Amino acid sequence: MTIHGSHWGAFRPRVEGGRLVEAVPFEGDTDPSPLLRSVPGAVHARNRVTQPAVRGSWLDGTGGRRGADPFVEVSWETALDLVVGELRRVHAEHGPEAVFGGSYGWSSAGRLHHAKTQLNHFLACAGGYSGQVSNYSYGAAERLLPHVLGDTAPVTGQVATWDDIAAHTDTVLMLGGFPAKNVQLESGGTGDHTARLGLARALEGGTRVVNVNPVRTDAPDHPGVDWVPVRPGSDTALLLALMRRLDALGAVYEEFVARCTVGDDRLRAYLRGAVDGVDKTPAWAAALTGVPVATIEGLADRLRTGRTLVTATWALQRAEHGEQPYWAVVALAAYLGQIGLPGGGFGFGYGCVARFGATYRTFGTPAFTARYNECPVRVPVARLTDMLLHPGEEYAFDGAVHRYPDVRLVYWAGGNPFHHHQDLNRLARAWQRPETVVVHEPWWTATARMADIVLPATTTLERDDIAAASGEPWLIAMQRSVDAPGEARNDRTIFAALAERLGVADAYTGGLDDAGALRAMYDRARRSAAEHGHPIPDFDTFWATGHHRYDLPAPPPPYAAFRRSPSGAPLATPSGRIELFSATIDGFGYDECPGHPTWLPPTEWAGSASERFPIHLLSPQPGTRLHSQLDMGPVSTESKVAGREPCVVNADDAAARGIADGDVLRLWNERGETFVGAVVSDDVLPGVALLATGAWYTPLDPAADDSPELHGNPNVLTRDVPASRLSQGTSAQTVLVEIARVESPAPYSDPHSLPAFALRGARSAGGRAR
Ligand SMILES: Nc1nc2c(c(=O)[nH]1)N[C@H]1C(S)=C(S)[C@@H](COP(=O)(O)OP(=O)(O)OC[C@H]3O[C@@H](n4cnc5c(=O)[nH]c(N)nc54)[C@H](O)[C@@H]3O)O[C@H]1N2
Ligand SMILES: Nc1nc2c(c(=O)[nH]1)N[C@H]1C(S)=C(S)[C@@H](COP(=O)(O)OP(=O)(O)OC[C@H]3O[C@@H](n4cnc5c(=O)[nH]c(N)nc54)[C@H](O)[C@@H]3O)O[C@H]1N2
Ligand SMILES: [Mo]
Repeated sequence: MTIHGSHWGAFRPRVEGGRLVEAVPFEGDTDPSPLLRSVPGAVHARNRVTQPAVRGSWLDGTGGRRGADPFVEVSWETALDLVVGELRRVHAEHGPEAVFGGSYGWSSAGRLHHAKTQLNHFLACAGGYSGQVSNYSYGAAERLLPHVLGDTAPVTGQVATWDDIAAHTDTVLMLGGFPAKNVQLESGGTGDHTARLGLARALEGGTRVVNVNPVRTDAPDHPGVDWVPVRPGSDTALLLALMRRLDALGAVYEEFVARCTVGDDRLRAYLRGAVDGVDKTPAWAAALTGVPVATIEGLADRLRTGRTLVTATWALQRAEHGEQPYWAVVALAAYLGQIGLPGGGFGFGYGCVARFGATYRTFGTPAFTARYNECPVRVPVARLTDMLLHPGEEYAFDGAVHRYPDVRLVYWAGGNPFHHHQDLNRLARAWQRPETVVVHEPWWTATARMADIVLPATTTLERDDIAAASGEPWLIAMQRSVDAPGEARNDRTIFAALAERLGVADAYTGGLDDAGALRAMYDRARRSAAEHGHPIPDFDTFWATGHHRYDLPAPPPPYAAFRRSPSGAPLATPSGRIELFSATIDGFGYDECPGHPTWLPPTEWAGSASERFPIHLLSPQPGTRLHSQLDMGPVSTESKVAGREPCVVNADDAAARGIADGDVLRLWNERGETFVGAVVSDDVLPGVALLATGAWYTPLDPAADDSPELHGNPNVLTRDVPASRLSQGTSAQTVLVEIARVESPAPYSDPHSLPAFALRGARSAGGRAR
């Protein structure tokens, strides 16, 4: 019986007549994801890319406009020659920096055919490229935490386990709650979804949860869960007031603070108002957060009683000044003094992806490693548009100054910037600047439509691979189950053909075909596993069984050794301790990220809401798909309202605007506008609306700048400014909009259609004058 893995879990492919008809949940999964129902429809979607295609006016050299011109289908020979010609030309005329191959994106769960990694490997073999650093998920935390704690472990999964929480924790203060929709997903997949049930077990055992969230429903529906509605972007004020309250009560665990942290004198002076004349009392925070004084005081009492874990979802730091709530969480946990105790302290990422709260390992994950990129340029992912608009200009990043490269050729495989980036109207303009854009895609996504050369890639069901998330206990074989449609090829096959033409075939393939490379990748993981005393079967046995689960010991509580002996097991910070004040960060002189946790009002939030733009728009992760992936599957399409992405609007806000369930709404601000379907609800705070990410960017007029978007993509509204210069992280959650009902018929266009073609099915195209 064949088996397959995916970001949304393991399954048994049921194939009839050469078609995948069902993705049957893997029998080892105790809580399989409903998203599996969308897999057959995606694999056999009518918008698969089936033949190489080139934008007509790029091919004939007349210019035209990306996203607006018809495509010409060409043969593989022609397409590969065109890509090689452009790579050679740009390298020769402008050097490796001019080739942008960052290619951020989740790609597939398969660790060998991971498109982004294979592209990075190919471009490194072919002479280098401008790459990317950091991520959209927890970019602010990734830069902040090493200064405060010495590394990123608490945001990458080395957090208290559900078992320890169930056994020890009285209260989990969850900033951002626990959205069960999110833990369906894991980058690299899983064999068993344990997070939702892990929290459910803790609740049954008496652990209590406080869901601090603008949204009620992103936490289990259980009597042990209290909802504390909070204005988006205001958590730092709440956390500072909780610390100030502990301070006023004499309830700060001073022994831990003195022994394990540095800089509290600076923080304490700020809390007490000695720095800015503002005492950070509960009354001060109540005015900012909307949380009543009595609730804040009650919370402080609750947190200091019994064992407390403070958590925050990644969404909180995907915001302007997103570093601050995370730093404040660490500081609050230090004041409570339970860092290093089982089920106490803090942890980030619960309710974000599947693996957090499970046991973890730091070895033995099959993964393909790209060759080192000799070109030193690495641009923070969220600065994509700035890079395209400002070649050669300087920008600050984590204490250093860098320069944007002058990009002439953009190469993307395994990511969807017209899904993931902020202020898409701005990106769409910047995207016209490079000379050439090459994209590999299985589907005609918004990004594929915005390319010059589109190469058809297989989906995972059409090739052999292995799914494995770093740290997570499962390895799952991904066994080829159906034929590729049309002329689609594996990304690795495409790059091998390009490498051959460029004379770097051996460097790229290592002399291995796909089957050999898969075996080599597995064998490396097997050696690592054996070295760590966790032997895994040989490749053939693994492939025949189809899965392997590491039997992992329970990890010690995070920071346990450090707590016992801060000098014996110091952190990798300059002081070796938790830095409540960081002289390093302070020394960077960024006013938007000072030396200790600080309340800094965001540019767009409830506190700056105007009559023009009164609603704070959050764009959470979609429960019905993974980002833009699976949007054409039934789970997502059945969730659409009036054919568009549903937007949750508070009942009072809806009443004030005459909005009813099922209405078509227009959402807009000075950056863009989009059309959505209304869902009226009491489960979100007044003044807040929710529009999940991932609806396919569908401009009404692709030939025009700032065209209205028809399918409900929130990124035409989001701001493309960094969280701070420290992290250069995205600030996608810091957005104000206005909402209105639209009289029908509202404009509509199918987001999952094929692009316009000037020529289909051609085996070769004519000459190219350019
Ligand atoms: N407003 C707003 N924006 C956000 C966020 C938010 O919260 N709010 N979240 C951000 C976050 S955290 C993230 S991680 C990003 C996610 O952004 P992305 O990771 O870019 O989103 P995906 O839709 O997963 O894009 C993956 C693409 O890879 C393609 N693909 C899959 N398998 C293969 C393959 O084998 N070969 C090739 N060539 N292609 C393949 C898919 O078809 C898809 O187009 O979005 C970010 N954007
Ligand atoms: N089904 C599904 N799951 C996914 C993904 C997907 O596309 N689909 N994407 C995956 C990826 S790439 C990532 S990075 C993770 C992201 O995980 P997150 O970024 O944590 O996910 P979100 O759903 O954006 O938000 C989590 C919660 O934070 C709350 N929140 C937002 N802003 C604030 C705030 O200012 N204050 C407070 N207190 N709460 C706030 C939201 O209401 C929500 O309940 O999700 C992963 N899981
Ligand atoms: Mo993410």
